[in-house]
Amino acid sequence: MAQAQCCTIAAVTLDRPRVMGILNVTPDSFSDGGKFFSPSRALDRAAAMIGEGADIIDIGGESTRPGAVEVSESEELERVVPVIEAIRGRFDVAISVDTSKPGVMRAAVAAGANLINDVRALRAPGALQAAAELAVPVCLMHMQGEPRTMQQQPHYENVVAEVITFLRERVEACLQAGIPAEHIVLDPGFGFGKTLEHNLQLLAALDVLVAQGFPVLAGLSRKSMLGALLGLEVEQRLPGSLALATIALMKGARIIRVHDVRESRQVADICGALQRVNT
Ligand code: 8Y7
Repeated sequence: MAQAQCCTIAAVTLDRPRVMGILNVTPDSFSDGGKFFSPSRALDRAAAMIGEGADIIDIGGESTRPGAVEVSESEELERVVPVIEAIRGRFDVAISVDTSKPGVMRAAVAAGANLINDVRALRAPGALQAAAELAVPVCLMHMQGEPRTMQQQPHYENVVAEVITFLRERVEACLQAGIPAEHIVLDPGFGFGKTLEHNLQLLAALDVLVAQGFPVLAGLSRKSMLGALLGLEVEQRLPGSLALATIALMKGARIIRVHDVRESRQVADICGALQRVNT
């Protein structure tokens, strides 16, 4: 696969590690308990994350945690659009919309979103075409199965090879649909239809994904692999999350998707400084 141009998301260049702060606007988000559901509270949370050094704010109105049920398009639109408008009205931070629905992609970009973060990698009907028309960067994530059932029995012969093959196929589909290579970001989808062993294998081989030539995003923050590894509840997973983020960045990831922006910013800046002396 050809080396892609370095992607930029609004004014955010991916020449150094970037921090994507998670803003869930769902009533059931597992690690913030839906605390940020009202647009004004969501705006406060976004402002806090920007103050802590977030480069990108990722806004999601569909819970994709294991076991979550699907939400309707109108519900998702009601959740995310007012929040994107409010943030865009106040800040010039890059905004990412976490959605798989073409209608939500269109409304979100019209409201000011700069990146489509799709855990289904644009597989929903009409999603490829919507993303191509909107002409914003897209993050293609690997997931085995669907959120409701994906953790029941994840199975792979070779998780690293299968994730890379899937992402390469989605890259091809994007290119065919007219999405330029420099608009593509790849993500192995930690925790999405994966056991602890699968997640560890993907993290250990993250450099192989990076070598495909596209910027890589890693979402490891507070995930259940830390619960499985360390036996810790969600509130106790910050040190482990920072360790996983450090490993991902040292293996070449460009964006870390996190709940704890202040602490993750330090990790990103340290890894960025080290990369500068190495190159
Ligand atoms: C990821 C994600 C979630 C991830 C990307 C959680 C929406 C579950 N995880 N998007 N979304 N990558 N690109 O624990 O790993 O935050 S939701």
